[in-house]
Parts: sequence; structure tokens; C-alpha cells
Amino acid sequence: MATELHHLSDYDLKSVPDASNMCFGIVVSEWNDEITGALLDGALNTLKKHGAIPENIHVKTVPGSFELVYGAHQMILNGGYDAIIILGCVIRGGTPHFDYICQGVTSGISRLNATSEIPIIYGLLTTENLQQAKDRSGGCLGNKGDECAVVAIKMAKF
Ligand code: DLZ
Repeated sequence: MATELHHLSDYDLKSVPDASNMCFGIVVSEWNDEITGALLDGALNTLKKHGAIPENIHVKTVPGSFELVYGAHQMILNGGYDAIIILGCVIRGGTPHFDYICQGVTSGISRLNATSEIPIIYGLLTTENLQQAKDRSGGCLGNKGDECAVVAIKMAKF
């Protein structure tokens, strides 16, 4: 369970399969790019640390988190991936927009997971403010990009 006391960035290195024969797609949102760039760095470093070959990691950007579902779907249609990671960051503002984006992305990615043959890994930060996002993108609560990379490798093996 993800709580402030437990996060997957503390994973046991030995529990992660070798990723040298795996191919990964990453879709990353440009919105809040200071945060999503840090998530991407974390994901790339962790995939490579576990053997993934840089040429086998394909990164595509989309304008905002709402477009992550479309991006992931296009990657599924292109084929050739063992797992796809989506990375985005939605920060609550003064309107209900936050809830609609979070709900849209979450249900869209869930639907893709239920209907496609490869796992889509959910790397969407949904935070109340910028500090919470920084804490989870290389700050005191780890990096969700790292976590997503570990989950992607494990699910590709699954
Ligand atoms: C419009 C919008 C707003 C208000 N906030 C965010 C956000 O915090 N994080 C994010 O990734 N994207 C945001 N967007 C953009 C939407 O995700 C989307 O790109 C637009 O609504 C166009 O479809």
C-alpha cells in the first residue's frame, strides 16, 4: 500500500527481473514539466539500471495529462512494447478541472489495461500543491518514475 511511510522507491533490487530483453514505451506530459522531467529521469535511470537498452526505450511527449491515454493507446497500436509507462502531474487548482482530468486519465488507463495485451503503468501524480509533487519526483518521498520503472519490468515479466 502506498503511504507516506512506504513507497516502492525502497524496493529490493534483487526482486526485479533483468530487463535487457525488454522494450518499453514512455508517454510523458509536458504540463508541469519540471516535475514530469524528474519523473522521466527517474524512470529512465531505473530501467537502465536493470539492464534495459536505451535504444529499446521510446519516449513520446503529449501536451497535458489528459492526452496520456491517447498517447498510450497509440503506442499499443504501434506494437512492439513489453510495457508502457505514462508519466504526468496534475496539481489541484481552484476549479473542478483537477478532478475531471484525474478521473479521465485514471479510467482511461484502467480501460486500456483491461483491454490490451500489455501492461500500462500508471505514473500520474495527483497532488494538492507543487511541494507534494516535488516530494514525489525525487524528493523526500522518492520518485514515482523509479517506482513505475520497477513495476513496468515486473509486469512485463508477468
Ligand atoms: C488544463 C490543464 C490544467 C488546468 N491543469 C493541468 C495539470 O495540472 N496537469 C496536466 O498534466 N495538465 C493540465 N491541464 C491540461 C490537460 O491535461 C489537457 O492537456 C487539456 O485539457 C487539453 O486536452
